[in-house]
Amino acid sequence: CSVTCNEKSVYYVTTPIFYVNASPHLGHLYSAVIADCSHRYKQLQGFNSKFATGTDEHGLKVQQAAEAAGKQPLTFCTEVSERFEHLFRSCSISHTDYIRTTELRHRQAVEHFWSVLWNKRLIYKGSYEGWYSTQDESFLTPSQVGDALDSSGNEIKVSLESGHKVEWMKEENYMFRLSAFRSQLLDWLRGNPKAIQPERFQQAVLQWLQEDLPDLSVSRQRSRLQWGIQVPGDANQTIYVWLDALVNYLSVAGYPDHHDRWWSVAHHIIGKDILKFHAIYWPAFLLGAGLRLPQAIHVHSHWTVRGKKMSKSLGNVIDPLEHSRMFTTDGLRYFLLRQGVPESDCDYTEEKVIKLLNAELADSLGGLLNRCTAAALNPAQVYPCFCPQAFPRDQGGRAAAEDYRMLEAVRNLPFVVERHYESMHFYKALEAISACVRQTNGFVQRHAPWKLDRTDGKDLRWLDTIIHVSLECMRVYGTLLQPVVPEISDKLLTRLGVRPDERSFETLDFLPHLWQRDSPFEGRALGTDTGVLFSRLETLR
Ligand code: ME8
Repeated sequence: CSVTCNEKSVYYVTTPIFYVNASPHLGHLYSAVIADCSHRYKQLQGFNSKFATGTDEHGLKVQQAAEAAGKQPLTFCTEVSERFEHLFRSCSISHTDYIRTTELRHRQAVEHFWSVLWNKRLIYKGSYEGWYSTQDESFLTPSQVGDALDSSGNEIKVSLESGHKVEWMKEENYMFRLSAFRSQLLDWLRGNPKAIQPERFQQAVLQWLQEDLPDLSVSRQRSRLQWGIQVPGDANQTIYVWLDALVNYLSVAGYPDHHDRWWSVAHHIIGKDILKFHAIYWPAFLLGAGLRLPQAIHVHSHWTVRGKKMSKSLGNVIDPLEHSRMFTTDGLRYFLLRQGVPESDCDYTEEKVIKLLNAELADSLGGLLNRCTAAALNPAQVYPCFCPQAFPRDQGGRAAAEDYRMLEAVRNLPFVVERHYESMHFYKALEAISACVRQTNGFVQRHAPWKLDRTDGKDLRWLDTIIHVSLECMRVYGTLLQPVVPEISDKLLTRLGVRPDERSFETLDFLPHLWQRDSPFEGRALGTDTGVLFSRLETLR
């Protein structure tokens, strides 16, 4: 899924741009961590990767939030946008672009995009009558609306999908000929079975497309909505916030002038709540404007807290900054990617975080590093030699059948991990790494190198071989873990004496020959920082 351009393959990944009506929460960070991991992974593969995130600042919802805060909209937006940026910087999100929809470059891109659709007669002046949810900034058909009671017991209408209140709206505005794109959208999805991943979300979109696809209102009367981009040539209308927001992906790519290079390799990461906008409206707009469709839309599910949706009214919103301080940035990143399953919702509890991080990062990975770098076993603190006579069972060596199974698993690990990183199934990649770490711990445990006699030549060669094998395994784990836990991996690889230019995924190409010929690392001095890889977290009382 890449094109070669200026010798290097290029990749472009985006997160949704987040509404500034409220502070960032764990779900926002989750989308950013997924995108960050995929960006870092592509870079380690040698790609020239672009990674965009940012904030969605227009619309009624933001206008009302600014009013409630008693602030000028732009001042309000800047404050909240900076909070998102600060969160991302604090959590090692390595975006290359940060876009705000209030920027001039974005407004110009939206105006151009609108004009293209207008000139192709895909936008016409009409009138809209129907349900609208301000919270979701979404138009709904009668079948998507149900009855509910508000907090004061009044009967209200709500969106069946989000539960948010809807209101009846009747307005003159501009309409986009969405209905004209139904068969093209179906062709696109049928011809590209991996356009939307995981598969169940592609199926959901195909299902929606079986139903009626009415034209879409793409503007609001200025009297209702001032905070937005004006419709070119009509001072009484403001562009619908979703059309405005979706174009951000093009603005970052350089639209309208030089967007092809990045746009042809675009991958969107989104939550399941905004699938309709990305998988129906956005492709239809793009087809209308004569632009390519994104390479893939990767959808993830939601985090709940003790089985409940995070919401301000329940007071259970997880502040990601606070939790990254409690569990460390890498700890939180690891948890989100190890436990988060794209196909289904996952529950977040502090107990689970502590248990997982203590078991896998502190005890298993950290314990293994301590064991194989311990001064008692490796007084010279160098990568010892692998002794080909000491290992093979068939030549009188001491290896056991399980050792061969472990070597096989570690040799295959880069392929397994790359496959899962590629499909954004990070939990499967981490599960595979974690299983190998356990096997390597088992290997060390089985052969108990601390019981060997350093004064005996044969014992010493075998001891060095055990340490060599364990260090090579750790090098593999450290290299593969870099996209997920950049700081921990850096600590680990630095401790092993692996230089920054020796950390790309290419360095693992050596693996098929591992333990069959000399490793380039033999004799390499280990790093001198013997600090703890990941400190155990205290369990909650
Ligand atoms: O929808 N679990 O912005 P938004 C996991 N501005 N992820 C979650 C989540 C949860 N509980 N809650 C939210 C918007 N997210 C628009 C997007 S894009 C052109 C415009 C994540 O601030 C998830 O990625 O409501 C979801 O899609 C996004 O935050 C919604 O963020």
